[in-house]
Amino acid sequence: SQQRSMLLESSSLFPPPKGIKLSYGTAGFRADASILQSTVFRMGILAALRSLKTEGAVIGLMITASHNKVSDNGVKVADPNGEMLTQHWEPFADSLANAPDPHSLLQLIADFAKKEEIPLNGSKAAAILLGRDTRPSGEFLVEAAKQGICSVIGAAASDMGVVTTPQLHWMVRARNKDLKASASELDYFDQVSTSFRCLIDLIPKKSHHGIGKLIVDCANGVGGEKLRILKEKLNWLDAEIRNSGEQGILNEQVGADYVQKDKVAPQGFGPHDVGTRCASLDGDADRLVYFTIIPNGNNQINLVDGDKILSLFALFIKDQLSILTDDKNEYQPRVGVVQTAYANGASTKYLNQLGLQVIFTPTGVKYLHEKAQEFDIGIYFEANGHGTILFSDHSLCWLEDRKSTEKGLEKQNAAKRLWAVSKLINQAVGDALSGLLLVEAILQHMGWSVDKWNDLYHDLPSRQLKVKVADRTAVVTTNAETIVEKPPGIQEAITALTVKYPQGRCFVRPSGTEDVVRVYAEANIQESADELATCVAKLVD
Ligand code: NG1
Ligand code: ZN
Repeated sequence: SQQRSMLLESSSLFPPPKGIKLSYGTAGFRADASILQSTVFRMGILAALRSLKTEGAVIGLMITASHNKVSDNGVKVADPNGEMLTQHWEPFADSLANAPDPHSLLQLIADFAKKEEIPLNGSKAAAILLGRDTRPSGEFLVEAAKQGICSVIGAAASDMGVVTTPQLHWMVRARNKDLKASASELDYFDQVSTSFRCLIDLIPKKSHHGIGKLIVDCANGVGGEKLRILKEKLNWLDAEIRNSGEQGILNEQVGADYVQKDKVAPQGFGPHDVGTRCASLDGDADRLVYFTIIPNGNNQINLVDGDKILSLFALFIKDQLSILTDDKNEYQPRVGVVQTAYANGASTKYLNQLGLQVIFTPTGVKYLHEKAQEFDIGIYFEANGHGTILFSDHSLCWLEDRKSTEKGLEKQNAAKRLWAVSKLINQAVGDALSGLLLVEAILQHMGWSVDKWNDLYHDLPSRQLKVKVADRTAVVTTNAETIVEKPPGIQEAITALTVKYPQGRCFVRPSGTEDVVRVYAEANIQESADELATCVAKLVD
């Protein structure tokens, strides 16, 4: 058939790299950009099939390697609601990427299309939105994706150019869920800036005093140029943009991953910034952390991580809800908080004290996102700064109703604030830019300095190590990765070491993105956390 010959012909132009096994992993495919052309081409095909399978819904294809080095790249797929590709298709993504030749590729596609009942006769249309970060390799990889998409009859690609990962997910969601067929980056900027201004306008007069300027490290990535656009739309935002990529190298000693893992100030920051509120985005602007520089501290910082952003959001939402629902007989939205084992123990304790339900999932946003969807308002964050707030359709209807019918001004404003939060925060995926604006709005609302925020609770000292092992899959965990099941004996040894330290907690897990086993330990003092991590690292080595 025509479809067959098109696929055979185009895939012969994109031979896969020899001797390399690729895996979809926690965040799509990632590798050195030079070997990714065939993978991206094939993910173009997969995205087209996914659109056909979902009745022609718009599917996203993002080309990025996030916080990894500039010579790497990667590709991931966004489903109709803007969230990560359904896990149920990941094995197909793996086999597509690893098919050795055009004929086996074609066979895989034919078998899968049959099993999933995907019409491959050109009778249906498919639509894919493409985006890429600022990596130079993104240009030729986008071309490969287009060729993949175009080799499926009926499929069409729209190239959104250089965008942040969350912007692409947002546009996909807006086009499908909000039925804005032409949703673009401009709509994103409009919605985000309008809802931010709404939150600022709703600040009670008495707490209206300045909280000083913010400096943002943009990881030399795409976030810089986008934040500049937002800043122009928001004359209220007193932000200085640094590391926006004109000079430095993407993610090199800059960005949220570097700042959070190494707990040091990024390049371009120094003693002159002591006393100023600072934030860091990662290379594709889906992670956000804050920090301040310690005086005479050799570039050391006070880190305000994802757990603390989560705590600030949870506190604000809880406050607004308690204004709105003082009558206990009324409907009360169920609020839930989702963390991973990497969340600092002090944050979990704080959230519990707020009376919130805290749930743990394995590492990887797809797991947290899925869990958060079970609540009326679900808030999730990884310690590294990736997270968001999800509002159920039901809670949105309720808010919409309350903000227009509520008689009391206080309650009406609380409903309006929560409504604005739902519009500002990216419902598809963690978003550093919209997250940053929400943090800024809340700090302003509370009249809080970054230090006041950081004092919500004090992090327990912790240490993260990675151990290179021959086979990381030998380590099998359970219970949201907190318990080792295999190899036998390891968990008993970890427990025996951990109980020696006051407030000790420790776990190991195989990384989903690197060929290592990660060790995490925390305790009441830094020396103990370090010692515990080191001892446990020896156990898995
Ligand atoms: P792995 O390599 O599986 O630990 C890392 C991060 C995750 C997540 C993914 C995807 C840590 C400890 N792990 O996963 O939280 O962000 O990358 O980028 O930060
Ligand atoms: Zn990222």
